[in-house]
Amino acid sequence: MKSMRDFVAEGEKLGLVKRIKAEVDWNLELSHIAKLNEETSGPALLFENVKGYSTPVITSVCTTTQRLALIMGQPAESTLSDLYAAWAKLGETSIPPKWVDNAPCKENIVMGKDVDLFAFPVPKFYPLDGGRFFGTAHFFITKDPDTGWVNLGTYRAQLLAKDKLGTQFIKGKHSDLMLKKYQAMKKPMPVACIVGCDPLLFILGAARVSAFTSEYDVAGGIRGEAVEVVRGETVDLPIPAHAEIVVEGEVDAEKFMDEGPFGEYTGYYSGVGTDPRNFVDVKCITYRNNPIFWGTTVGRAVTDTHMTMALSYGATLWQQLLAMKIPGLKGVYCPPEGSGRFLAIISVKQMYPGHVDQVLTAAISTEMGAYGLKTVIVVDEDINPWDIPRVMYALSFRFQPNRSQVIKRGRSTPLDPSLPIETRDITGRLLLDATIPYEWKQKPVPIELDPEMVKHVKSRWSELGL
Ligand SMILES: Cc1cc2nc3c(=O)[nH]c(=O)nc-3n(C[C@H](O)[C@H](O)[C@H](O)COP(=O)(O)O)c2cc1C
Ligand SMILES: [Mn+2]
Repeated sequence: MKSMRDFVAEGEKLGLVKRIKAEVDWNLELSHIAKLNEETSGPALLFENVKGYSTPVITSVCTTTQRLALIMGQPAESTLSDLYAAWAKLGETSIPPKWVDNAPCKENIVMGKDVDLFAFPVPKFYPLDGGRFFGTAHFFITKDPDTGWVNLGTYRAQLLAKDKLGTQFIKGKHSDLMLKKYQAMKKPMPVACIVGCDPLLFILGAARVSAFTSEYDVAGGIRGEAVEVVRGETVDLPIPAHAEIVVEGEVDAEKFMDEGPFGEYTGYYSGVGTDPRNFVDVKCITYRNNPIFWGTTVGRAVTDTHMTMALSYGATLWQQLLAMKIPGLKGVYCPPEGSGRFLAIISVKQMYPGHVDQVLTAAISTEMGAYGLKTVIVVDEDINPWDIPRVMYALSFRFQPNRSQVIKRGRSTPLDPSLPIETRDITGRLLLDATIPYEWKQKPVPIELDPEMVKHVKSRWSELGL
């Protein structure tokens, strides 16, 4: 799979993508159809007839585990945890992108005064949103001016004018770190914003891959082949050759426009009104013939964004925990209901006293966990972390508050609605040990059925009328 077109073709064959031929308005109607469809785990939707536009819009690409498996090239029946394991294994092989000559993303090139972002069917998602959002299922490409490290990061992009895109690079995100370096050099930061591509690249744009690692290299590893790239027209950045729409421009750290608010994946608005934020001054747009515009819904869980993050955050947490080479790790689950980022459940085969404490603190020290992970639950190896009724059992009968900890300080996301809007930099964390302590000499004696009696009773099952 190299492009969004490949996803549509393969998804259609499997009945995972549906075309909507009726006319649909970009203004709220399209997003509402997508959101309601996602609440019943419906198919990905390709809106072919968006009012006033000839360009189609695709939504709900990542909403189900089956479609995530298709994107990752994994078996259809994979669970999220299977996908984490596949990601952790394949993502360890780093395959850098490959420069190519044949780049469909250059079929149309628009420069300077001719640039018009309104030429695309950009949706407005919710009534209180500050406007239309060009970038939701997309990513920004930027380059570290010191090391040449190329980053892919998904940060929303509001349509502010025909050649202006709003940005929201939250403090400490990789593009924010890079922007500060360009600012010190008194230069604007060149960026490319990609809408419509191999869906794996978007998922990686939203993944918490460690600093100095290019998401391109991880994508290559997971795919088993290098991502094909081509140089930008006006920016010296590697662009996915098969991208549908590429917006090139620059961000000046000292210039601001009003941006937001936006209804977020937390189910709440990110702020109360607009905020001054940096923006992209767009210099050039390139796109394929008959491009496909891609958007993702946000709002209350569980929808497209939540599944995307449950995969990308959960998989990177698992990969980063494994990289710490802690023995006994069995599995992890980051529930989509928590958008894959606020709550993590980890199962471990305990091998020494203090093992569980090590896993609990390790989780919040990974790149993924250090940012906003609020609750970590560790369970014993006999409990699958995705088996929520069994996790509830462990929380009821093995969890002991005296063996758990509250950590008062850690990096928060400014989107966490459990904190007051004006003080969202720092969060507390809760580390819950829901295991039977390794060092106990006398462990609780589990109740087992008598195997002989089970056999006997089963042989009488129909006689008993059961
Ligand atoms: C749909 C969607 C929208 C997102 N919007 C933003 C955003 O506006 N700002 C932001 O900092 N992170 C946003 N994120 C989260 C980042 O993509 C995520 O933290 C990622 O790790 C950033 O890449 P980086 O680690 O290379 O900085 C969004 C994620 C998704 C799935
Ligand atoms: Mn990154």
